[in-house]
Amino acid sequence: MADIDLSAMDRVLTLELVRVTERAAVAAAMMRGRGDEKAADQAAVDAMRNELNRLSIRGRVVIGEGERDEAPMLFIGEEVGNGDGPEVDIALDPLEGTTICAKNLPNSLAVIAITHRNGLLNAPDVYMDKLAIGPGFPEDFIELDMPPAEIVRRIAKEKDVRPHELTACILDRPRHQKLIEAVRDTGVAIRLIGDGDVAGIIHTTDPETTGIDFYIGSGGAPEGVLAAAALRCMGGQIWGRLTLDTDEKRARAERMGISEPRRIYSKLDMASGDVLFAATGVTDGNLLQGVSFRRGVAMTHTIVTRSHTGTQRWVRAKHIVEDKFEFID
Ligand code: VTB
Ligand code: MG
Ligand code: MG
Repeated sequence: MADIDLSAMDRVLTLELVRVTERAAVAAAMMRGRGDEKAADQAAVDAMRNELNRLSIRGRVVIGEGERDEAPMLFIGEEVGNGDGPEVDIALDPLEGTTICAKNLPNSLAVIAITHRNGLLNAPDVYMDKLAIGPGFPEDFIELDMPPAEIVRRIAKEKDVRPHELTACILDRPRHQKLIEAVRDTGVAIRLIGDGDVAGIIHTTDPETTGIDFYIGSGGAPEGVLAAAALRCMGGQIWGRLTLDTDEKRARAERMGISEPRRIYSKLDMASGDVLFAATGVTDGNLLQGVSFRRGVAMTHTIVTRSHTGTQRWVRAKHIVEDKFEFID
């Protein structure tokens, strides 16, 4: 009986999450292309927090906007929800890709993931080496520490394609220079992205649509946990290792409960339990369209999904702006 109640509650919560990312996305989209990352981020944070506090949960932010002293809202450890409902842990990024949004470039998202208490890796805000691929491959057939040429060889073999028919997504950063050269040497095409590796990793779940076969390189660890939560629901594999290259970072990680600094985390290590995940497009993207505004109406495009069933719902919503977004001119 308890089981039935629990799953029913989760199902309702899944759809409730859509409102949370929709609100954040609309708020951020109003600041799209204005060159002001901070204002876009702040608008998304405020909107997400407001909506989150209306959910019937006793939520705790595990992956959030930062430590309490640097992030007054949605800080790590903040309690959210209306205090009436299941105890859940939350990973969120109200605006993943603030620079993308400020420049109005593709693939900025409002994202959230929810699972049971202690179901998320308490990742410090450091870099994480990541390797990710979508569904349909044998478990652990590639490894984080394999040379890129070997990773490519195995993916090409499994897909029965030649390397030049594959595309890797990599963050465009000087720290990736060697990695980029090594991947290019295999013949694989690289899609270099300016920001937004949560989207980059989600894109591996549907290479036919996005053109991305795998993701490799180092990005934010909090984004790694969000991406792992997404792949729990959408299928695929991700491996991540925190970059704890100074005593200060190792001490910080230890305070957050991380005792093995060089551990490679799988997606289950990063996000366990019945994970609920939602993402709304802010700017237009490869899988999700961005918010569009016209004549008092805001259109949003959201994916909401749940690991227990793997159901993906693509929700296109037409918001009658005057009624709901009273802060819009
Ligand atoms: C990535 C990306 C983010 O940070 O995690 C990246 O997903 C890593 O940090 O959108 P650097 O910018 O220092 O490389 C973002 O680009 C910004 O949070
Ligand atoms: Mg953020
Ligand atoms: Mg981010």
